[in-house]
Amino acid sequence: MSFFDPESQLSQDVSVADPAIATLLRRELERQAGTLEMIASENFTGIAVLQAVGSVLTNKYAEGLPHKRYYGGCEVVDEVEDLAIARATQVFGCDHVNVQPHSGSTANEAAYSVLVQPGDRVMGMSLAHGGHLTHGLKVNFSGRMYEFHGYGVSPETHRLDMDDIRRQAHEVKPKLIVAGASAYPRTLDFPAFRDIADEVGARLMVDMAHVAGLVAGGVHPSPVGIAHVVTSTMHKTLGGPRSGFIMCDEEFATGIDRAVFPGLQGGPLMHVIAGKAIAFGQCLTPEFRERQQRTVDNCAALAEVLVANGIDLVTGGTDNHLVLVDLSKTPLTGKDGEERLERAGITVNKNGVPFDERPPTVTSGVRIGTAALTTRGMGPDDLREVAAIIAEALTPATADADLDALRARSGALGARFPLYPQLINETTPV
Ligand code: DSN
Repeated sequence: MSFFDPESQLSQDVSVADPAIATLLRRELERQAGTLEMIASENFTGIAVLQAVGSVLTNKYAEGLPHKRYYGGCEVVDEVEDLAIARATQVFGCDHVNVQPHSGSTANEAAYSVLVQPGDRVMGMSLAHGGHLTHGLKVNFSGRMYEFHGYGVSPETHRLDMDDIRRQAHEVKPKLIVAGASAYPRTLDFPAFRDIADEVGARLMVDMAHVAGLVAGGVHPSPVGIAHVVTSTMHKTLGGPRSGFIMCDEEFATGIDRAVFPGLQGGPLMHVIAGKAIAFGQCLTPEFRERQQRTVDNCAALAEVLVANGIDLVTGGTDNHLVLVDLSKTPLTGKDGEERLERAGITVNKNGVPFDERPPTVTSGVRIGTAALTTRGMGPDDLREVAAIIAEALTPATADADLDALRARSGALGARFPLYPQLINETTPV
């Protein structure tokens, strides 16, 4: 018998083959559709990307680069990767792109291995001030392998002060400066970072993961052509499948390709690369650009109403897709804020604020982003309503029963913007 006979387990729908997982898939779909997703690093990818990521390309080994593989049968996936490369090059105008990194962390690891040697000095934004764990956190591979010196925001403005960073760079004399952030609500000045790098003889790497969609949509300045190497994830504002990619000047192209494979990874995830090709293709449309502009407009509307309701924001507002709420002058912690908002039907993450005195498991802040709700179709008026709900939820006097009422309000708003209706209405869960 063939193991693909209709009755065999390999032919069964997931609801029959594995009801436990099927139920969890369905529950997660309903959770995403039934709450307001505002984690600043999350988004909803399109149906076509979901289909690619769930496709037969998952079966294929393709170690190597297109047309130079270590396996046979790669003629189809070669075309898939060629399309991903061509479209990424068109979107960002880069010299060279490697679309194989499984994640943003792997992309950063590969980039460091080309730009610096173990033990070299590197400057990166400290996690406590809005950076990322792969930008030198002591317990991360980056902090263990390289001598990272963290730069932070000004104690007065909570913004990056390029003069301070310049002074620190002259003192530290790093081989590499890393620009990029996970919880910084303001525009990053890439040309100023490059000037500083040039002054001290360092290279510049930009990790643009958070703002990649804004860059592709023309609503945040691009680091491409300014930084020597640019790394990114696909799945934040860019809205593609969970994964990473690296762009670089021609001089680093071979080094980056070799660092990814065989340096760090074996076989690329060709199903995910197909998803990347689709997502890059979608970046080229007017619809995508409009969505990125609206993500930023929505965040400005959110910030305005939060501030008007007495909520403190780090730097007082935002230029991009996220705000960082500072609860340190209230009796609430970041953890309280995350829990209250969850009860009100809004998913966010607790996040340290600059100079936070609380540990990372508690924090004094909440990071809130607008990319996912924008993808659902919301506009500035909807985000004003969301901001009013958030402000009430983060008012210490608001009681649990009031949070339940807020959940009904956020649920009613979400119901006007159905998420994946074609999946919700199917009996199969994904
Ligand atoms: N963990 C991601 C974020 O939430 O920003 C960054 O990789």
